Amino acid sequence: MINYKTFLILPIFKNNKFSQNDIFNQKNFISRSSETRSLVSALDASIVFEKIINISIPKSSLLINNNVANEIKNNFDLSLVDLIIFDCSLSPIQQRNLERILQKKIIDRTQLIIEIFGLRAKTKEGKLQVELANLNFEKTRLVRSWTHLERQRGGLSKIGGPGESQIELDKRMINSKIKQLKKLLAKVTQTREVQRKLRKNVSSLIFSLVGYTNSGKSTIFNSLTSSDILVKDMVFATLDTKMGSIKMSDNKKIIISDTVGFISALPTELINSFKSSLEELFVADYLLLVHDLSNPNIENQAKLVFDTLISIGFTEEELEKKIINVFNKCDLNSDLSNIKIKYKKNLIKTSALTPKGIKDLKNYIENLAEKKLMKVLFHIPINSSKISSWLYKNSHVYNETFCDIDFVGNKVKAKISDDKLNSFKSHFPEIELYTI
Ligand SMILES: Nc1nc2c(ncn2[C@@H]2O[C@H](COP(=O)(O)OP(=O)(O)OP(=O)(O)O)[C@@H](O)[C@H]2O)c(=O)[nH]1
Ligand SMILES: [Mg+2]
Repeated sequence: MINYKTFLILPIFKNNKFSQNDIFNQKNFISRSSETRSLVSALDASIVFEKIINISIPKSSLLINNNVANEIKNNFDLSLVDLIIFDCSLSPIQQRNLERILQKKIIDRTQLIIEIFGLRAKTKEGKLQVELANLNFEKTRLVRSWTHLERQRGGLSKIGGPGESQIELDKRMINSKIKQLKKLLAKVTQTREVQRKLRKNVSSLIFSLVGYTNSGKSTIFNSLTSSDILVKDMVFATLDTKMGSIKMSDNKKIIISDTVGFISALPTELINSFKSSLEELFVADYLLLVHDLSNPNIENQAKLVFDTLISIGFTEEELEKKIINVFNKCDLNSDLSNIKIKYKKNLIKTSALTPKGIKDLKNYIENLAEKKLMKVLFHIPINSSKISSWLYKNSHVYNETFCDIDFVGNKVKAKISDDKLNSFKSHFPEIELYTI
């Protein structure tokens, strides 16, 4: 793989009015800059130069002042780098003008993240989603981004973007490609929809791991399900949703899913394109929201995750009911007392690296599952094999006896979720049942 040499520019917006997002102001500088460095290394690129630029009023044509741009040009040997990364959003005009002055390819934070996603996507759906995000991004800019199309044409050497007629041609090409991709994606999504329905038809509860990137979701997933998906001290190690199951002490199965991590200023193009994999979260009975307790920026990260969940369609009430806060990496820091986050009362502290941490988490999950399932006694008349088989399929039957004294038929005891019980009642309204 090519190891790009980069120049990382970290703008700090002095005035909150112009700050593109809270993470770009002075207060969050330390955690934001270390996060951006890990984004660059996730692209397999090295940082040759780094510069902080304070911005009081961003210039609409260039973002930074001319003298700052000239200072960059004169004080750094730009021949040593392949590209310059601006860790903020750049408008197409700003990007083009900066490229003209500095005579280097420039990408912004959105393009950086799309590039990483492009490298990480493994499944067909993941690849289609990244491609779609990329094309949507290019379309809104009407300037070639650094990705796919341009690289096909000769890559980093080309700067400043193409001419207007080329843009028109590209626009048409992009639109037809987007249409094609959406069709393909719809097919994949349909298959996923069927699989999801099948999953909902089994008696298992579904727990979905969500959270900021690098918080430890996949480590938890692997330990709970004895899987070996990629775990790395790197942002966006996971891109594709994975499902697995945990066997509980009474042999009951629980389904668990792991998905892409969130990050500050995640481009909307990406959130929209990844909606179909994130939709997995809507079928979850619980959302295990994994936090990195050792990260000083934990409150902002948590807020970002809540906001993203709301932006993809969850309501506050749903989140309040479903979120379980998993404070991970407590081997590095175990003090929760000063941390202010939403729905903090549902919480567990853990360290996914220790067997005890995982065992405690598993017990916690088992207890939740236990609480979520009601014990119900069903009176099933003889010759009602259809009803029995429905129960075996949709609930956890733990006792069945034949009875002919007070009632002729089978007495079936089962653990069943609210949803399933309601569905049973509407399918078989004549059947007597008692919660026990
Ligand atoms: N010290 C410590 N490190 C942990 C713990 N859990 C996970 N890690 C480390 O944190 C890093 C990230 O772990 P992952 O499981 O890949 O995190 P993730 O949330 O899946 O990350 P993405 O897929 O990138 O969103 C890895 O280096 C893990 O070894 C923990 O409890 N304690
Ligand atoms: Mg992961």
